[in-house]
Amino acid sequence: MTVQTLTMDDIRDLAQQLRVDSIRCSTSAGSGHPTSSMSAADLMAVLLTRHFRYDWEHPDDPANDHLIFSKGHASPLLYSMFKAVNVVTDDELVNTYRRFGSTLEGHPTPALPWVDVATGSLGQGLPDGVGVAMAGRYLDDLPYRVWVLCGDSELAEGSIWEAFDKAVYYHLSNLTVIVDVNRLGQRGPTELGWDMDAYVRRIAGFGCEAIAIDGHDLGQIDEAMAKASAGDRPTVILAHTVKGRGFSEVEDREGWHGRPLPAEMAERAIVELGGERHVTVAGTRPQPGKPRQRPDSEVVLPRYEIGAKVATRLAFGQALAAVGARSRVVALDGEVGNSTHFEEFGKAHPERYFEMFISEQQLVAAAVGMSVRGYVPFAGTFAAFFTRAYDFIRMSAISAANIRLCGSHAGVEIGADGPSQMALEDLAMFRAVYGSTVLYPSDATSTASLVRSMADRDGVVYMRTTRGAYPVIYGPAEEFPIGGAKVVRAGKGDLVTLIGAGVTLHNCLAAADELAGRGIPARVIDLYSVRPIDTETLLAAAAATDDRIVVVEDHYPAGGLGGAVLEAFSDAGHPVAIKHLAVRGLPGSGTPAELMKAAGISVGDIVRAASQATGK
Ligand SMILES: Cc1ncc(C[n+]2csc(CCOP(=O)(O)OP(=O)(O)O)c2C)c(N)n1
Repeated sequence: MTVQTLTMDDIRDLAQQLRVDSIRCSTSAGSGHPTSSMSAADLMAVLLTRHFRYDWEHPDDPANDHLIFSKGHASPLLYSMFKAVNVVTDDELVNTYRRFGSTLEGHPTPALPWVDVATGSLGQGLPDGVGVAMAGRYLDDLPYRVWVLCGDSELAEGSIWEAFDKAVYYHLSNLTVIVDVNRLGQRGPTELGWDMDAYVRRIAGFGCEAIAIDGHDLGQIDEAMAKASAGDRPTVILAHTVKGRGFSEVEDREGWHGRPLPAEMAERAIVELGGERHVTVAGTRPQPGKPRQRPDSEVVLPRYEIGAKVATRLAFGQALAAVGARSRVVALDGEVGNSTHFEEFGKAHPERYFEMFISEQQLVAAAVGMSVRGYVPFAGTFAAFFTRAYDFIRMSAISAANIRLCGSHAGVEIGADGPSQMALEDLAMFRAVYGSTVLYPSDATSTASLVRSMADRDGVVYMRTTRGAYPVIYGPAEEFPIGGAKVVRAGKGDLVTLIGAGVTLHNCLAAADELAGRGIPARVIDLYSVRPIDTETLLAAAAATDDRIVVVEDHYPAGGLGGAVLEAFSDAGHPVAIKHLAVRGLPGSGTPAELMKAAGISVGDIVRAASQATGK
């Protein structure tokens, strides 16, 4: 049956169906979160039938609203909604939920066309939704709404408050957050329980419209959602609910989080809920609309004179501004745009430049949200501070988001600011992300070229830039394919290979000069593409220099350039024992030269290691 004109009784019936189906699929799977689904069923039934504007046949319609389950563990409820709008069959729901190979995974991912972002790591769906809402308001210029369902225990995540804050700063009246205040988290009661006044005070304090309602009163839900749609601020509907609502044996009981009902209990629950139903609803279509189109112009990259001293962070900013000629490129700054040089983009394209202030989780999440809408986001902060958003970066890979991140101030090279500002783990962190690309250019020309390539690269794409200014090595015609490496110096009689990237490439070049003077010719490789890595060039160098290889990096030893090189050799079936110069102690303050010397990655250290390797 397709119900077109729905009464409140019809909607109540639908809510019961969502509960029953949440129980059926999780009991059948033997795992899942039925009680977390049941508390929010009335909220979602009203949303689906009366407020959510979506063309279920055309999930790519840019005019569609967006629904994000920030409490992704309530996937039984979400998938039961998909059954109710007839895009998932009852058989799929009940017999494939959480099974191997099914797109109805334990927590939602964009393997399903109606899901924008992967959730399940709490505190991420809302920040992602802020990004989508920013895209709607500032880029697409479309009136779609973003609806986000959060759990109350989830509100303990700091990232949720970063999201409320930025939602208000960016006047996201197109964002509605629905908080399922069911008093319980995973192991027991939440911090605030059902203290609705405390929630209202806190959220209103951030500047959102906070509306407390009975989350099982369909009329109150309907009214609050209508008010949210008409409001001029982000709205947070605080819905007082009961976990497990509808089945008296589990309602408001501890110990039922994340537990499917055993089969005989499920039977009793389904009877209490009025039995199985197979109602389908049409929902509301969006008003037709097209995103705002901006003209593209030709990208003209900056050119640099060989030998001129230019910091790669500056070249990054200048190149990003140039790549901004493509109108879908957007940039987001973590309040360090003058250091990372993201502000170069801001000056050239202020309408596509977003200041996210010092909220690195929201910085990355906003990029993910903009990627949902097909934009080409670049987000930047000091490389060290991306560690703070690592879970967001990890999840963005599961979301199949296309985001470009640039981290400046890599390694001990930054000097006097000391270790709190030094990225010494970032290469390891980004290399470990599923499907990532990791770039680490050494000069301005290669940086500019790679920034252009980043815009066309899918997945999580990371560039590491250096604080200090070093000589330009390459002419403007040189090409830097991702996955390549440059043999910067090579000769027939090379005895040893020196591999560096960023500042250490310059140290390797200086060391090669010194070694040449000592009769030790050295091959030098610029490993600007750390992942994917140019195994062929590495193997050729190993063959030419009899497996004598020195890898030098301004990074801790684990997971950086050395790790990448060793893995490449090992994967190629040619394991090699490298000399690995990396930062092994805890650095302090000093000049870059002092700190590189102390870390054992200076020119002298490379000369010594190469001499030892060659026995000369
Ligand atoms: C970042 C993160 N930490 C911990 C968890 C484990 N976890 C899953 S659900 C949950 C409780 C969530 O409670 P609430 O947000 O109130 O949702 P409810 O199920 O009660 O509706 C926890 C701690 C997680 N998924 N993500």
